[in-house]
Amino acid sequence: MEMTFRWFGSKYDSITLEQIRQIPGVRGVITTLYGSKPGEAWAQEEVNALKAEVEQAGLKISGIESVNIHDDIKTGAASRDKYIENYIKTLEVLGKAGIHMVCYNFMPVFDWTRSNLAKPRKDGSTVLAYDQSVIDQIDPEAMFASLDAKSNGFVLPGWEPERMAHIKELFEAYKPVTKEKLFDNLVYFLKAIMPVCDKYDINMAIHPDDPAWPVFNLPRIITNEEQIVKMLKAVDNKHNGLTFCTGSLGTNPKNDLCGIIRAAKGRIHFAHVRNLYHEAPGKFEEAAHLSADGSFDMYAIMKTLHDTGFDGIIRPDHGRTIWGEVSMPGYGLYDRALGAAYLNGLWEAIEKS
Ligand SMILES: [Mn+2]
Repeated sequence: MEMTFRWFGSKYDSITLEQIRQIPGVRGVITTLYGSKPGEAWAQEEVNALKAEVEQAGLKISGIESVNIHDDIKTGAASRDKYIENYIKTLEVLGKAGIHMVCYNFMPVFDWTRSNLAKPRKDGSTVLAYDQSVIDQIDPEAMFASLDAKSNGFVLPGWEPERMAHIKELFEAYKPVTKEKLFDNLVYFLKAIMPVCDKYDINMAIHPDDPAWPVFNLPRIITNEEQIVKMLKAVDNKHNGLTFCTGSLGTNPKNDLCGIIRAAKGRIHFAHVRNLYHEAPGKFEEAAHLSADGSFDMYAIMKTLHDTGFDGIIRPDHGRTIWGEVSMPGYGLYDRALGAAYLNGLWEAIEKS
């Protein structure tokens, strides 16, 4: 298991590589060319420069989160082959830079969705939270405006203003896309990129949908064990794998997180391990990583990863906002560093017992 920390790049993140270097047990960062737009081919020089910057700080790039997928690939538009071609070029560039893990998602229009970016908790911290009854009252355009206004001035991952400016057109484009078509379009994409993944040994790790059900009537396909197994089997290549994200799959209490780990054994290339607190169906908030603070048994999750032979990349996920920190919501230094230390502690105890 390789403990890592997500970092958005020196232009976009409130956290420095020097700070990350001081978190015990963290030697790798998960990063991206944050300014790039979905559909663009990444330039070798830019990736090499990012790599050099990370390595100068005594760290390494453990993987990319994310190389985003152009909406035309997801909708299956005529122009998708052009964008897949660019995606393949980007993977080639990453492979040549010695980067072997790429996280991505296949969610229509919106990446993750929350109804509140700063919900106060009893301990005085604030967290990201979701309430389906609130989401049901919001029209999708207002959704972006309300999230953007509370982002502390940071661009939120997956909510790039350039894309959100075309939100009406995006919803139109997805109108004929059923759950089945979206799945077929994912398989088409995966089959096209497997040869370059084989050539450079790049593990693709699809991120589950967050939350794990359709939002705003848009289809969602990576939501539970059945769908994940279907996706892994549809393109049965080791390089077609999963980002096992407890915070996304766990939004639905019916998902058996340890069961999903066992079902995806050998194909989990990346793990996002954190805790949620479930208040009621469709209503949850993020919690500290500690089991006692939320609804998940974090020991059981780490133990199942360990016992199924997981040897991939792991990172703490969204943290609470604590100790007066101002950062991108969910991506402060303090609570995620506590999360990394806790996960490392669980892992050491599991290994030694
Ligand atoms: Mn995640």
